[in-house]
Amino acid sequence: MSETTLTLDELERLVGEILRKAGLSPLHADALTRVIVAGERDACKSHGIYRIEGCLRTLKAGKVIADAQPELTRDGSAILRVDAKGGFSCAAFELGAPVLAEKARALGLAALVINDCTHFSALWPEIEALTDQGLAAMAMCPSYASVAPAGGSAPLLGTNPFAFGWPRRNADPYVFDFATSVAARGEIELHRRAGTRLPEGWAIDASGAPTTDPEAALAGAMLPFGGHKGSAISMMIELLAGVMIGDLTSPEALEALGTTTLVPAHGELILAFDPARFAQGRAGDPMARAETLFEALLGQGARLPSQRRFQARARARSEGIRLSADEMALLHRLRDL
Ligand code: NDP
Ligand code: PYC
Repeated sequence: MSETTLTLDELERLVGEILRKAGLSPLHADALTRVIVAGERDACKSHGIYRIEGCLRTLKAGKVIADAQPELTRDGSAILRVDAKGGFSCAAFELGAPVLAEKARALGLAALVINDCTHFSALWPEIEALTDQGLAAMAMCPSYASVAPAGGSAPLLGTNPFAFGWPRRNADPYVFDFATSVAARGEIELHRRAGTRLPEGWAIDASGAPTTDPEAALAGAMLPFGGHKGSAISMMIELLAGVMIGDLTSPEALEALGTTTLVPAHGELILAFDPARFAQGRAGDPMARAETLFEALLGQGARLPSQRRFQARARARSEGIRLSADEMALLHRLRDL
């Protein structure tokens, strides 16, 4: 099937046009465009242009506020809060991130709480915004109930992404970012569209039996990664980024939305750390010590997480982004709605 190659600027213009025509304010259209194009650029298909339709459906259903003005509040503590006011999370993060970085440098650590946001994006763009400032960072959020806990048989947890980043002086940062389900829900949806079976161990059907059928998986439940270990980490995310920040847990988010066909609203927690402030000169330079670990890992033939992404990014910058005929048709259809 024929492919089209777009430059990053061309894709950005097209995605921006679609989002603005759909009614998003420039603040949100621009912030969403940045993360969606970054997803395509870094070959993260489950959070690239494929997400646009879901965002537009959510907008049309009146479940996200197209021109919400996120509001930042500080109470003098290490905890900053952005109320997204029912808008998408991306602009709320962009408002809070510089203040979070400043606070983490001043205090050694700081937290950014985002409340009342609609959340569809990958977390690594947020992590990289902080590693670019020389900070280590973690981000996490619930989703909506679609994952059965280990030992359970029905959706309770979200796909609850968890991401971590460590800054490096002369190299791309160390960043991992994954769903705490075996795979992101977007991956199941991509299998459904492609008509391909799921790998074993990803999901159970509505009766609780293992399935490799994407339709049955979407009607049933996904499984946590790593059995009881992933299940416990996912529950931690419900507690820290749902209960603790005074926002919705995944079952509550599903109940509020009433469907898994739209993008869920809940909160997000982002933590930033200044490694030098923690180390206080003990045992040497933390940046140099981290490099020793990375070299040892690479020396065994293993790869760093995000290495594939950074390679895809370099390729996209020099060669552009290749989109299939179906993907181009989708973009044109959404633009001409
Ligand atoms: P993947 O399993 O594709 O990747 C997880 C991480 O592991 C990546 O950082 C990846 O780096 C790294 N990795 C993969 N293979 C290796 C390897 N062999 N050696 C070392 N590292 C490796 O991610 P998921 O499918 O679980 O999640 C995809 C995205 O979905 C995430 O960005 C997440 O934030 C997002 N998501 C968002 C949700 C939301 O509610 N907003 C919900 C759930 C997921 P690399 O990319 O370089 O391969
Ligand atoms: O891929 O699981 C997922 C997901 C849910 C919400 C946003 N992404």
